[in-house]
Amino acid sequence: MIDRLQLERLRELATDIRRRDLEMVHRARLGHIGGDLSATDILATLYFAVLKVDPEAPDWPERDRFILSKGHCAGALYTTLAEKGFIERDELRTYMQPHSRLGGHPDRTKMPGVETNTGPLGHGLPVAVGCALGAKIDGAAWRTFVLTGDGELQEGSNWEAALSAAHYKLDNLTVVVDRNGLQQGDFTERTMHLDPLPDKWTAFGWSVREVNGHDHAALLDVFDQLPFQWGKPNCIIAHTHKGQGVSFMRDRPAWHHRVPTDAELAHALSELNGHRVLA
Ligand SMILES: Cc1ncc(C[n+]2csc(CCOP(=O)(O)OP(=O)(O)O)c2C)c(N)n1
Ligand SMILES: [Mg+2]
Repeated sequence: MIDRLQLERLRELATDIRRRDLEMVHRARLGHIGGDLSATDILATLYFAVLKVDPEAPDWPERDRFILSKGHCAGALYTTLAEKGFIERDELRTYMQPHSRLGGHPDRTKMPGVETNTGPLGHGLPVAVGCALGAKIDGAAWRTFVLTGDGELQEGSNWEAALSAAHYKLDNLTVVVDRNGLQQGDFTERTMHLDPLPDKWTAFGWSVREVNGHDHAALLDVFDQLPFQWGKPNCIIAHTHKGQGVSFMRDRPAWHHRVPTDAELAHALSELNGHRVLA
């Protein structure tokens, strides 16, 4: 049964993450806010209800591994990791500054909690397959999760990795596809057809579920069902909206990497949260 208090907490966390991310991107004058906002509810649910990770011991060997394959959305990951306690919230102010640990893409050599460097699309899933296979060989209980973009699936490396995950029966591996229907400059279906996307993953030997990627209860429920089928890797197609939470950013291609003006930031923050002051 889903706990109402947990759901309320997730909603508050996701709102806080969105607000801090918007402020961070506005301050730096750089970032990918549209894709950050589509991934926020997935990240909040993973980090606060699913992943076994310990901010006090980021290298704990038994931790679950999470890889943000859509590395351009580092802003959403940094704000989530800060909320979780991997870094001080104040450090978010250094995003994109010279010598900051918080660069445009996640760097595992700098940032605690980052498992692998990403940014060039199409590499997170291949690395995740290696992690999951390693855990199987070791007989370890930890799981591997990877979040990909949908436009990112145009990279052929994903499909090679998908083949091998099924071949090695990696039921300890879960890919979440952030299915927001948009890529850098246009809609995915106008650029390169992905649909029927669930059928493609199924044909590659994966067990597939679809979910509303902004519904925390639905996300909790689907993560709770893992593994979906013994001996098969798991694919969750999360239907999302780029720019979710801010009306004038939602589903608009321009907000892939536009930066809000002062007035737009104020508007966005007021929309996101009338009821709560950040700590
Ligand atoms: C190999 C590679 N090609 C191009 C880019 C530039 N790029 C950054 S984000 C992006 C679009 C990604 O779209 P999608 O995967 O759907 O991400 P989201 O919509 O979640 O932002 C592109 C083409 C890149 N980072 N890597
Ligand atoms: Mg997309």
